[in-house]
Amino acid sequence: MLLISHLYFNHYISSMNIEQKHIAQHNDSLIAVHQRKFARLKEDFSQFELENAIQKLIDFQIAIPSWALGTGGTRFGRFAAAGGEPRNLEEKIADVGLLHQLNGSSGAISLHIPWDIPQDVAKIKQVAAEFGLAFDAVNSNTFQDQANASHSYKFGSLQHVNKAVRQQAVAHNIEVIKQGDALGSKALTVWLADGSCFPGQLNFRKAFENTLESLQEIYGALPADWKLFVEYKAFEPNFYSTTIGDWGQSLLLANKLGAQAYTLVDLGHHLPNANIEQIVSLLLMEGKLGGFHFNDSKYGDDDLTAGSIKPYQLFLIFNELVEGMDAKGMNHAKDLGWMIDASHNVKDPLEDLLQSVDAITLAYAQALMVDRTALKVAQDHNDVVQAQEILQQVFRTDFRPLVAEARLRANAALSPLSLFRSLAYRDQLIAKRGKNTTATGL
Ligand code: LRH
Ligand code: MN
Repeated sequence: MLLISHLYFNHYISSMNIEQKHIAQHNDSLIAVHQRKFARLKEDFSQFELENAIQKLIDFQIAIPSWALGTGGTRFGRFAAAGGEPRNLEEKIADVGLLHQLNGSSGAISLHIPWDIPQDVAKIKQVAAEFGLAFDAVNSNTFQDQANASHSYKFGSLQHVNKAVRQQAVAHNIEVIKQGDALGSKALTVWLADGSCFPGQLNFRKAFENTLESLQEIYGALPADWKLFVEYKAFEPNFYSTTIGDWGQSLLLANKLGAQAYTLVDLGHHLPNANIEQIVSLLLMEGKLGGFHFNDSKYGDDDLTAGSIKPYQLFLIFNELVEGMDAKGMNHAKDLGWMIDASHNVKDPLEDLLQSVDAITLAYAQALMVDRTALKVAQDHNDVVQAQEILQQVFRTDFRPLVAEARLRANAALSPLSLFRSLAYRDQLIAKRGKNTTATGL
């Protein structure tokens, strides 16, 4: 087994990670079972409904974070790397290219600066193009001090009481816009660790005003066709207040900044039991929802695999997304930023990302299959039981064959994770890159 995969791994470390014939062989071995399962859906749903959903699933692309292609850690440490982790940006792009070949839904990479500064922009653009990848939002970083920095962000960055520190952070964000623009990215994500750890430490109003003033300078440097995503977070690394701590504070900033500013929803950035689907519905209503960082969590910002802890919540979020985007006539694939933000402490990073993309596309498929006419009738008649039945009927229906059919038509694998494993891909990466290579990132 190892010998065969080793031979053809080395053979294809060119622009395509996997030769299409190997995906075809994989699909041939699974096609009969797939068609039987897909046929079952045809019994309950019209051709139009299924075809409409399949086309939307094919167009739906999720950006993979460049900082989540290696083994993650916590303040208690980071265990041994998965092995064969990408050693540079080219290899990170190749790994995202592999995910995209396997599932057809990972057609973009989101870079974090300075963790992933493109040394040779032309080369990086060429490698990404070879793998059919776009550059999604670029992320700035004013939550860590850089070795050669004049000022520390210990007490914040854009909020800082010292103008020189704020200016350093503004300059970094403007530099990140330039780097993203050179790559063809169209959005900047700003997440600030800024806040306080103890009562009395911070003047909340001044911190917010400083942050707004700093963001206005960054906003002023945006190319006309760019978006600014303001990512909020309830706590960590500050544990008393966070200056952009919830959707209300982020929306306040986005409204004060202007039409190119939006709110970014990271699923792990809410206080326990927050109703994220309601937040999504209202941000869409305001035309101020910019995009997502998908992951899952049980307690805090756990950055776990999307759909691994609260799959029903993920479905309910997509249910509001489909309803709200259709109400606004938005293009599902293009009008919002679909991105993952996760950290892999115990799983193989690529397997974890395959599972996340699978869970996200399944939640989207389920939301596309909700009978919206019947739901509206139930809501208009306060038929609470029927409304729940309509949603749970869909959630309890196995739409995995629908997502698999979309992958099949996109020339991807019917079962991406099992193909990744049957190729012994991690072993091949270790053979190629070494056992102890560690990727930059979280
Ligand atoms: C903060 C965050 C943010 C990124 C970082 C890697 O918790 O979600 O989006 O900059 O993770
Ligand atoms: Mn995030």
